[in-house]
Amino acid sequence: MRVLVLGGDGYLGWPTALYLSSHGHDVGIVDNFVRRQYDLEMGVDSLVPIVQAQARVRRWREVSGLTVELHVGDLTDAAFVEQTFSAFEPDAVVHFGEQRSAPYSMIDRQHAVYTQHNNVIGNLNVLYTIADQDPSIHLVKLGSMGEYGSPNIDIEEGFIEITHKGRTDTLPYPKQPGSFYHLSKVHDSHNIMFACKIWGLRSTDLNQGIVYGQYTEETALHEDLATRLDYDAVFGTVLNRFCAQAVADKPLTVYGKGGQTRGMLDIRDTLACIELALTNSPAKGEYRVFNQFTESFSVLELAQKVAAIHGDGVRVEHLEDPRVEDEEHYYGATHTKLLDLGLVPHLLSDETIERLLSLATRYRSRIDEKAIAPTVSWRRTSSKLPTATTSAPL
Ligand code: NAD
Ligand code: USQ
Repeated sequence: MRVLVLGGDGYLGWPTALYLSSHGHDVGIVDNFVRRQYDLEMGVDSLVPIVQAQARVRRWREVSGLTVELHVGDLTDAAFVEQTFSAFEPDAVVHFGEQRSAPYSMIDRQHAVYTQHNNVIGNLNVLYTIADQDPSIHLVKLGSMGEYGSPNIDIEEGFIEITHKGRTDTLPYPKQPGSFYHLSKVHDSHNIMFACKIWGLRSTDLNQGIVYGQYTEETALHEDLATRLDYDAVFGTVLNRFCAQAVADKPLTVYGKGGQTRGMLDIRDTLACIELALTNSPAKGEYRVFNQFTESFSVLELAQKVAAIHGDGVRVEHLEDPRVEDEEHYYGATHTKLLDLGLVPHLLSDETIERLLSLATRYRSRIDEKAIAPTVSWRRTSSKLPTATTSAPL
């Protein structure tokens, strides 16, 4: 298959590109490196050093003998998207190329506008280009479990059958996202569903949970192939952060009560899920949704696991929650479709946490303790957090 990986320089896009390349697909990467620019803007850096995209691609060719094409440009630039698609002629597109941090989207108006513009317009350009050039291209789009929020009933995979006043229909599952970033994913989902309906496109919307880990078979082949790992309060996700905090001898930053429960998955399962979605294509006009996670944990459970495994007197600290979210809630989310296609999950094990802890230990000197405490509040007033002084790359 010819697969174009949008956002192929990112945490998940890069290892996915290598995985698909090593599994016999012809892979192209698209990225404008804006993720590296956010680091400069926020004054933070990946815990694991990463080399430039061109050097990564060269190293992959040396190590594997395989070529990954690099296309540098911005998905919000429609002409660039059209030219890239017509040059590469993909059978499928895996779309990771969005601003993906909830806190970043909540810094201020400018960052909210930037996030929604970048994500929604980029995705619309992709939809139009597919419709105009080749509607048979399968769009595999990364969405988020956070699109659903935390309702007090079970979450289904995209759709729910509802009986109302004696009539029954299957309708999109209600969305209650918790940030302007998560809202951008909801807008994308609606746009994709509509495009499938009116233009006969085929798409898989992967409502992915929080990814942890950094090790994949391909990225481990050479240190120049490593993918990034974020531990800072804006881009770091919860388990990756807790491991870095434990190694830095800092208390683990549980926001509020810590009963926030989320679907999670190992980075290796992201790769496997993408390939399963690609090789089991939807029908023409079909918009399908897979809930892409393997287990769920509360934030407090994750902190307790990391503290128990790391030992050395690591403390769990309950900070006032900088987000507006349910700190205790019911969480029951269905996730059978990828299992039915053959996913064999890497469940969260002590070894996985130990591997993350030893990675953080190896790069301990790169941990900037000032990057750990949360700086972005969801509230417009009465925030005691420092005001952000950065500006989004509009
Ligand atoms: P990332 O920020 O590391 O990677 C995204 C990549 O897209 C970056 O390299 C960035 O430069 C690129 N990009 C962004 N906007 C672009 C544009 N306009 N044009 C071209 N390139 C652009 O993020 P990630 O963690 O790899 O996440 C990838 C996708 O998966 C995102 O859509 C995210 O919402 C989704 N996701 C991630 C997680 C997670 O835990 N990391 C969980 C669920 C869903
Ligand atoms: N949290 C803490 N302490 C921390 C960091 C986070 O308690 O130090 C809590 C947050 O308040 C939240 C939960 O942990 O309740 C998850 O936060 P997170 O930053 O790990 O993840 P989130 O903001 O939800 O976003 C991440 C990715 C995003 C993806 C999403 C999947 O950045 O791209 O869409 O996970 S999901 O959570 O299913 O929406």
